[in-house]
Amino acid sequence: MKVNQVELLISAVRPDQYPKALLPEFALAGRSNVGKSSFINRMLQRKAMARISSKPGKTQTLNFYEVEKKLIFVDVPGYGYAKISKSERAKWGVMMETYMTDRAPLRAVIQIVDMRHKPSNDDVTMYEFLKHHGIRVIVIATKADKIPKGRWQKSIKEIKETLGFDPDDNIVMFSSETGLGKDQAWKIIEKFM
Ligand SMILES: Nc1nc2c(ncn2[C@@H]2O[C@H](COP(=O)(O)OP(=O)(O)O)[C@@H](O)[C@H]2O)c(=O)[nH]1
Ligand SMILES: [Mg+2]
Repeated sequence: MKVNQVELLISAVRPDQYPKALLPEFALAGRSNVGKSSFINRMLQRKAMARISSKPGKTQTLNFYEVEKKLIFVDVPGYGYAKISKSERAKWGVMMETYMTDRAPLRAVIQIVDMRHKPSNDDVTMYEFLKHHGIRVIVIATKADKIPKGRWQKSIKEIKETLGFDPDDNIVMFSSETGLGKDQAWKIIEKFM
């Protein structure tokens, strides 16, 4: 998709704040600092549309970015950030679960994992949660630029094995740094719109 127009519709925490104009939505998921906002920026070819925080755990809202008046990317706060309080973590859980399980326009969750490492327990829990709720998942294995090309296939295999990957889902090797995987990711997203 050629992207000319992007607009941050709203930063929401509750369903009554979600956008009323219904377009196909694609929500991000992944641990804090894995590269969710960078993924959005690369897909939109914008430097800083979605905020890339130097401080992990900062985005505590669901940010709805409308693209070409055709679809919406929803940037979300990441998981696995140690330095948040128990009550904040609980609030995060309710906000995410409410959105993910009860949002009709949600077409797929784009789960971002780090290609350099085996998926964490939190990554596995998130994937299983999404599958349990029958939510379509697009796995993006990002930061490919940070490991040698010779390790790419091995890394993808390890990610699939660790997640218990459903062969009906899609997985894309990606780099927000180089743009690797961008066209493939767009193709999948457009198919699900
Ligand atoms: N080399 C490289 N760095 C990345 C990539 N994606 C994200 N980063 C860096 O990882 C850090 C966290 O990225 P961010 O998008 O804010 O993560 P978020 O918390 O998941 O939204 C930033 O310093 C990014 O520049 C990538 O594909 N390659
Ligand atoms: Mg972010």
